[in-house]
Amino acid sequence: MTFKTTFSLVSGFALALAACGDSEPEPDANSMAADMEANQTAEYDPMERDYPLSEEIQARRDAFDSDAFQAEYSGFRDEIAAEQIRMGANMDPDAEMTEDDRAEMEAASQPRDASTNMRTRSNMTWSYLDRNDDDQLSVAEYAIWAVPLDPNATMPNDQGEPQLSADQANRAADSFFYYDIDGDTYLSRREFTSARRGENYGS
Ligand SMILES: [Ca+2]
Ligand SMILES: [Ca+2]
Repeated sequence: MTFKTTFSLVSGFALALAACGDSEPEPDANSMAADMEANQTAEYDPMERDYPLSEEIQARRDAFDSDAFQAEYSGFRDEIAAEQIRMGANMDPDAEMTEDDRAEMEAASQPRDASTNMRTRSNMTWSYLDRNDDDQLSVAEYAIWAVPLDPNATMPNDQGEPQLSADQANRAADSFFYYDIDGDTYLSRREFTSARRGENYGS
């Protein structure tokens, strides 16, 4: 905010100077800066591309239990809707804060998405997503990040509970297995970092 305001002032001053002289018009530095800022804050959206899966990965993908995934996911959504700050479940109150705890405190204090009241993707920390604290992400844990969804929105199902659409569930699973490089059906921190960056392994 401060940077942007300062930049606009400086840039406006430069443009005013340029208008007084004979120099050529400068490129629109303001919009370039805005683009750069947007690129730094916007997090990759895993739902916006297709994931080519090798035969081996596709086999793991096909073996995965989609119903169990959806049930687990719904449970996590309920938890998230009910809590504000997520701390390590095994955290000793007298213990030093870990890096993860600090990152989580910081992320929890950030503004939420205005339309869904969910955390924005970039504020979903590892400890926030790793619901069972086993230091790896299941498909359902990963889907919390992959599929932003308003926990209060009611979709037309029997319980009136929020539910993934078939397309959301499929795409979340495709991308999960795409980034599960070692094939253990969990995402490690390293694998999730690749997902988060939207790394492309080619087709
Ligand atoms: Ca986990
Ligand atoms: Ca893995």
